[in-house]
Amino acid sequence: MNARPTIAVLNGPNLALLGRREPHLYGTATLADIERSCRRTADGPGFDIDFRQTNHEGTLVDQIHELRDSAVGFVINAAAYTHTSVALHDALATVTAPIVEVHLTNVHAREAFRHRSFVAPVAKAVIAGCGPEGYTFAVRHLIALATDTEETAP
Ligand code: CA2
Repeated sequence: MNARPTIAVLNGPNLALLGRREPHLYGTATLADIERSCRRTADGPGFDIDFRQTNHEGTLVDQIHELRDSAVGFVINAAAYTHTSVALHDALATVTAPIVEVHLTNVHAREAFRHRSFVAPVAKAVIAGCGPEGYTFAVRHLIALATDTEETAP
């Protein structure tokens, strides 16, 4: 039996604290809740989710290398590394599958240092400010791109 196509969902530093700290900013859903929603969204259409979180920049780069030839799409919330990491940008630039950058909060309405993204120039789409739903929007979009069943052109 063929393996189901996989969408990688990568999460950067401190996102493991979701739902446990700063709920006024990041809400009450935990990262495990978000993982479950992504799996629920992907399961019906026949996709697998490879869901990961790391606090380490090099590990994030390693995960991209590991998944770049197998994943049919990437959802990435690189958290603070979004705004700082040339290494992350360079790793994502080697990926041919579509990438959707996700942020729980509207980074453009926050501090100026959050307005710059090293991910956005290599992303197909950017979703910010939709909370946890942003992840499921991203998964849905990647499934649409992979199955070509919807009008996905910008
Ligand atoms: O809005 C987002 O999703 C961010 O990627 C979250 C990052 C922040 O650095 C980005 O500018 C925007 C921070 C993630 C930290 O997550 C926490 C969750 C709960 C409590 C404390 C931190």
